[in-house]
Amino acid sequence: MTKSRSLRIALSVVVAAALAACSSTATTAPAATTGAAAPTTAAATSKVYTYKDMTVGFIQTGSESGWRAANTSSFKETATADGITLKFYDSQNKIENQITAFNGFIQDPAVNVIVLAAVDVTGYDDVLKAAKAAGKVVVIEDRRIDSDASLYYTYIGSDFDKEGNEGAAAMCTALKGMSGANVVEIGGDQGASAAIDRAKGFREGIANCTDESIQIIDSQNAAAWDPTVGKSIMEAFLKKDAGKIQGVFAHNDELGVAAIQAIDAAGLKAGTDIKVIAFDATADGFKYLISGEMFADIECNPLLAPQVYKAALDDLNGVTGQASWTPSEEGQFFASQGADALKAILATRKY
Ligand code: GYE
Repeated sequence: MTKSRSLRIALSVVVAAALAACSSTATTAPAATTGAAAPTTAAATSKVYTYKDMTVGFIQTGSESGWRAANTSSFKETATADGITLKFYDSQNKIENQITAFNGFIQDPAVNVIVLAAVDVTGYDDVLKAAKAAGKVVVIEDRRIDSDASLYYTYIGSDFDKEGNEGAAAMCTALKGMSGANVVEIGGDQGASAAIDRAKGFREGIANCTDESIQIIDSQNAAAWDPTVGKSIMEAFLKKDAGKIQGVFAHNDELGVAAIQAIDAAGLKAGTDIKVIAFDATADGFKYLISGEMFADIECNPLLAPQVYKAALDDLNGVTGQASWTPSEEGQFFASQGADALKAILATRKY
């Protein structure tokens, strides 16, 4: 920890206490009352931080999917390449573990940046306030949270509502011309904004199908995105809604593949009898696009570390005006592109 950084933190604690005493709505720090105002930003201290000055406490959700593995690799590999000290914490998909890790990193004097991949959309206000009072840089990656944007520097992650819209457009195409088509939904963890927003966007989108009328006749969330649970959910749907299902809306590739396995086990043909739409576009998803068993896979970019680390460095260097959210760039892939074309694309991808 550099001396000027410790000074910034010490001063921010004093300022935070002063703000708490003045008013919860105070928007500017009170003028320093003793001696010359101490510098409170890197610019004022004339120190320019580099990646080698960064010790990042990274609170990851867990290891629940191929997407998650690629996201973790992005942060570990980029930290090594940039000379960043990374302290990695696997939350095992439990928010209580994330709160514990957050408090640990707040109290760790070596950590100057905290990055959160949130298990849930709510529950972080208190630790974010404590991190701010302790002068830690905080960047949210992957999933949005409901905390006020003033409590962190920025959020870098996908527009899951848009992804849901794209999944619905793909389902409209998959069920072309059908009226009264039935879709079942296998959702991700119900507390995760990725699941909440994909569900919202998909419902908005199927309402806008031009030639089809599609309804969701059954929906269930797989806790912690567990594909074993996802397969049981699909097996139950196939029994309960036998012969009535034309489409599956699965919130990620692992749940889409689980649905395909259940469909096949029931003696039906995924891609012919039932059309499956999934999200992430990982190598596993591509495998089922290439076989034709998955109709479409909506990409979700896990390779976010370079953008996140750059944002954190900007905050350390007192850069202001950062957008509160930087949506990821991503595409979509279809079985109809053909096995050869999909294999060629897959060969160029990192995950
Ligand atoms: O779709 C899923 C992972 O937050 C975008 O979380 C991420 C989602 C992703 O468990 O595979």
